Amino acid sequence: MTEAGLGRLRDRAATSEAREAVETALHARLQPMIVRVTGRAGVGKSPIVSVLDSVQLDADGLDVRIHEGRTDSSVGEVLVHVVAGAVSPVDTAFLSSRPRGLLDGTVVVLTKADTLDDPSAAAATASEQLGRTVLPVMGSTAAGLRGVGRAGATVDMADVRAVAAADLRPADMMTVDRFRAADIAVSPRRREALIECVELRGLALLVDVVRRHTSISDSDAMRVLADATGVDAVITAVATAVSSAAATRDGELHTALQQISAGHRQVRSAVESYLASDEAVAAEMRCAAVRLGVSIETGSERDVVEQVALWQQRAAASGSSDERRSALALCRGYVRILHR
Ligand SMILES: Nc1nc2c(ncn2[C@@H]2O[C@H](COP(=O)(O)OP(=O)(O)OP(=O)(O)O)[C@@H](O)[C@H]2O)c(=O)[nH]1
Ligand SMILES: [Mg+2]
Repeated sequence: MTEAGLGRLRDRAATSEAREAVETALHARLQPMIVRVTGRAGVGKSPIVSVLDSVQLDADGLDVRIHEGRTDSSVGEVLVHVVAGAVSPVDTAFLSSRPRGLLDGTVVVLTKADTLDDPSAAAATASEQLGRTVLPVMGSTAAGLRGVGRAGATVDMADVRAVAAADLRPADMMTVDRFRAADIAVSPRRREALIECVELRGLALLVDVVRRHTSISDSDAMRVLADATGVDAVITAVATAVSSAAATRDGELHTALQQISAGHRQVRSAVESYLASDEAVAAEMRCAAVRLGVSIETGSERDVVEQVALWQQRAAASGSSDERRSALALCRGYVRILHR
């Protein structure tokens, strides 16, 4: 983590004329990372917010906060844009102002997948229309399974098993009204609670799972449904966006520090010793990996040696100075790993 080294730098700059400039640069690096969940009214943002709030997103020690917005502003380091059903011109216009690329800090999800016949096909159509990957997700079901949905509690598996044991006709699970009217020994209130928690489709999936695998545990059955919601891919995509945004902040901090150091002799050695530290070299490496869209290889010593050679070659062969700088940062990072 970067904080120890940054704290030392802050202390050393405290008595210099560069104090304010250093504070400003550090503030930008350390302030909480806001993940904004956007989308039109009623599209289903709230369960997505709850799900993201319930996971620990790693932002290199930064505090990550999930905020719900609408479609008023598309600025921000990490944006999770939510659509449901068809993509609207509002969505297209909103997303057109966001950068595009492998690690562009934008995740697009197609929620309410439980209401669609073929969520993957719908997501593929939306992806085509927006020119971005769109991840299908059963938002409210995923939130319900985690106990952070409208119901405020996770699904009651004893009731699910009672529904599964009942003599239901296939049509009884087709609409909420039919399920309410079905002749089964589960009270209306408990039926409502099940639907409120995982939606009718989620319940139907759970019932199917426990019927087909009679000895499956509650947690395994819930895991099967959780997998079907598609929520893991969304969480992974958001986590990646958050950590690359954190890496981008590191890059900006280092650029700012270099400028401060060029203008203020007094802090030059403090900045230089920070930039030479393991943590700053590692941060530069993460930032370069984000810029080049590659992942950092960790493996045997031989793998690391290979990476050093690879990035040395890439730096030498590179036509642009930005690419060369990133390749050299990766090379330095791998060398540092070897010497640790
Ligand atoms: N079937 C289904 N319904 C959902 C899902 N997510 C949300 N809903 C329903 O859609 C309606 C709107 O959901 P919200 O989550 O409040 O939507 P929102 O985008 O947060 O709305 P605002 O905050 O008012 O802009 C509610 O009736 C939800 O129960 C979902 O994944 N599946
Ligand atoms: Mg909402």
